Amino acid sequence: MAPKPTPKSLLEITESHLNTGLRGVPVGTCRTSFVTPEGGVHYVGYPIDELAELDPEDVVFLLHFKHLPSPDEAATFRKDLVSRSTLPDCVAEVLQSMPKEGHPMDWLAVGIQTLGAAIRQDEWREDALNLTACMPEIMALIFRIREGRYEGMPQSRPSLGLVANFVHMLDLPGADKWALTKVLRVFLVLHMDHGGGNLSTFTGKAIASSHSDIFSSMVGAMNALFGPLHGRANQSCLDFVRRIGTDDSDAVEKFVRAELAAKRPIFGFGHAVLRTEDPRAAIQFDLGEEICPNDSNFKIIRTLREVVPRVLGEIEKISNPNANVDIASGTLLHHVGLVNSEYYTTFFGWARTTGIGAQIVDERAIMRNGRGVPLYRPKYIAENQEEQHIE
Ligand code: NMX
Ligand code: MLT
Repeated sequence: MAPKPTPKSLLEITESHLNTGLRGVPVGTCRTSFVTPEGGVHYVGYPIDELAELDPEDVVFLLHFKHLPSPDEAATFRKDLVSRSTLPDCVAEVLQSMPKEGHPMDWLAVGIQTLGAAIRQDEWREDALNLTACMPEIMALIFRIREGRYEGMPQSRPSLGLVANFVHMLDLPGADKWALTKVLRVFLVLHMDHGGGNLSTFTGKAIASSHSDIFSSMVGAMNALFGPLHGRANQSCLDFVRRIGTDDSDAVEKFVRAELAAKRPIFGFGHAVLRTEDPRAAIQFDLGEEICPNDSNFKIIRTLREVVPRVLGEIEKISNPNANVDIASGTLLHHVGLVNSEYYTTFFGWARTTGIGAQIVDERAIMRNGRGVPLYRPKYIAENQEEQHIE
């Protein structure tokens, strides 16, 4: 028998890797996307800026089936999503009993868990696609019930497409539906996936490794996304922009330095992997220049984009002083009528349900010749624990 080839060494693990949040430690492979420090995220090899204007449905297809759909595949896939989009009544009933003081991300987690309780098939791909198809209505319900506008919510029309159906059910008073749809379509595509190791995706895959199910795993993932260092940075960033209140460079710089002195993060800047400005930030800045160049929040983030990298660049420990995906998304959502920043992370969550869902399907049903990645169980080393016994 030929000797087994020696596996390629990827990283020498030293004590310096402990308690670093697994930063840079290779733990697996990812079939949906990868992130390079200089080039940002690529979905199945395509740089994100080439995908930003595509229909979200086609990008969902790409992440699941690993190629862009032909026109026939695209049409069949849209029909398939429509056939999966009937939301059981219990989701609206449970959401109606939720405390309104709770954060919309609490509601998103409960909505997804309730959907799972009602329709879970324990078939990874089926459950993932059913969740994707039901997300627009869950999102619309969260808004309308919390805002006291549940009565009169228009009937779901899934044939409109994921985003247009949400905009139709939301029926936001006074909103420019064309602009709202445009911003949300780009938002959704940009936020669908970001490699295998981002916290929410990793959390979802870890839960799924116990042979839990898509819905329960996704709820864990959404709760990971809820933190302000991860998905909730988009809410915190717009709140921060409103506190700044001026686009004057000197005043902005003073504000940023005061935040740093108070040991508060500068939201919308920095990243665990990226080492240049996030291409998703650049895409959203370009969109802002097109649709809202004179918006007061947009003028502030334009100034932040100039000032902050210089200020953070003075701090040696910061690996990346540049803008990340969360710098501009809140400003754009606000401009198109979604003025309550508390909801912004639910859009991040909506988008990520696709990437996380596709990655879970890959890990559970495709990898290791379909046997799936084993139960997650990394090693921790004892700290301050001499063996002892009860006298
Ligand atoms: N503002 C203030 N301090 C920062 C920032 C920032 N934007 N970025 C990094 N640091 C600090 C960080 O807290 C750490 O401090 P300490 O050693 O005292 O713990 C130090 O600089 C080194 O951190 P890095 O190695 O540069 O970054 P890390 O990988 O640990 O963290 C983030 C990445 C994204 C958590 C961090 O850059 C951050 O807190 N940014 C602001 C929050 C934000 O915008 N998050 C969104 C990220 C994208 N997403 O959507 O998930
Ligand atoms: C992102 O979209 O930037 C993330 O989910 C954070 C990460 O990749 O660590």
